[in-house]
Amino acid sequence: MTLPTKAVLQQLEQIQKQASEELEKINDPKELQLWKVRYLGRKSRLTQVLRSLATLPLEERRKVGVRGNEVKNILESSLAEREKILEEARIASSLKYKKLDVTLPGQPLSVGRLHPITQTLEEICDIFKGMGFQVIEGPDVEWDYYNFEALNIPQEHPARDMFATLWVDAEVEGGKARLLRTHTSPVQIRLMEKKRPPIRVVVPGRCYRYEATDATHESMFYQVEGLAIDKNITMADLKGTLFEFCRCLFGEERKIRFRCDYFPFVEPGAEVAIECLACHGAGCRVCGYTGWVEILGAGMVHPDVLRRGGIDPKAYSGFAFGMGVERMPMLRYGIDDIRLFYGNDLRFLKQF
Ligand code: 2U9
Repeated sequence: MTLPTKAVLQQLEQIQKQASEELEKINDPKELQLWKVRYLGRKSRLTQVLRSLATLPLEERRKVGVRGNEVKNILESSLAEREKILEEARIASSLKYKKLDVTLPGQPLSVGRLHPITQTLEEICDIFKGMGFQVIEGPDVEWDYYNFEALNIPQEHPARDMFATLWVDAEVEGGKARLLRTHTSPVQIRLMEKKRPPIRVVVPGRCYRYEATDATHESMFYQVEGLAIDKNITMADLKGTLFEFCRCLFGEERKIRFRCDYFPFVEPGAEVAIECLACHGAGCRVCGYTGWVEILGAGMVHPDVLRRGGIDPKAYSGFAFGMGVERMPMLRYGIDDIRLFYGNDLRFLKQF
């Protein structure tokens, strides 16, 4: 072995020893990085030795090459080991400061809930289901015929003023214009066309009116309407059904008032009011100082409406009713602005 080769091998031994000793003492990842540059980097002594192999005779080149690569492998695996030790130490010390208490309660999960109007719709429908009614639904966009004409409200009838309408089509003759339904009644007309009595249905759904919004009006709101048609249905059935409904929703003790009213699609028509929930009948701002709040309209289905639905008014009679849904939670919980339901403010919605 020539002298220079011996010297190079000695140099490799020295590099390995020195690098290993230094590595043992390193406890900081930045220092570790510097060590890597120093002993394994492009300008390190080891890299220079390996590059200079070409100048040695073949036999010696092999010896130095084998040893040089051995040293390189040893340094690389020592580095990986040291990196692992430092990482484990880092995790251990972070746990030491943030001691993990496995007995602590977990982060609360925020659970979704049904919208207060959906809850009210379900509650109202459940009460009627308990009395043998079926729940049905229909389209929001309707023909003039189903929304008005079939319900005794022909064009130019003054009752159309009661239903400020959002039209989909510009004026079209003969009940052919489309509109956003102003009540859910068209669904019952469609049902009468298809199904023979006995009929007992409730119809929940969105309705639309062309109105300026304020604390008690929205251009979109929900209604639940009902219809019962059979042989010998009387006003007593209507009154009994609606009184039972009011007792279920507002309590057994709540006083209920039943008075005459007018709607083109029923004859006779009636209006149901309950004793004011805010003042218990004494009179306050909520009830306009009358002690009563109106919650329902109703009546016996007009014979012309039955006939248009394909049902013989001589053989059958029926009652119908309708209510605005938002009004129910407003009265119950003392909510004074209908717009709160559709403002999507979670501070409001989370209360229900
Ligand atoms: C058919 C026949 C009759 C449904 C009825 C009312 C009375 C009524 C209003 C209450 C408050 C609507 O939301 S509101 O403005 N409704 O007073 N609705 S009788 O009568 C019908 C429906 C369908 C075939």
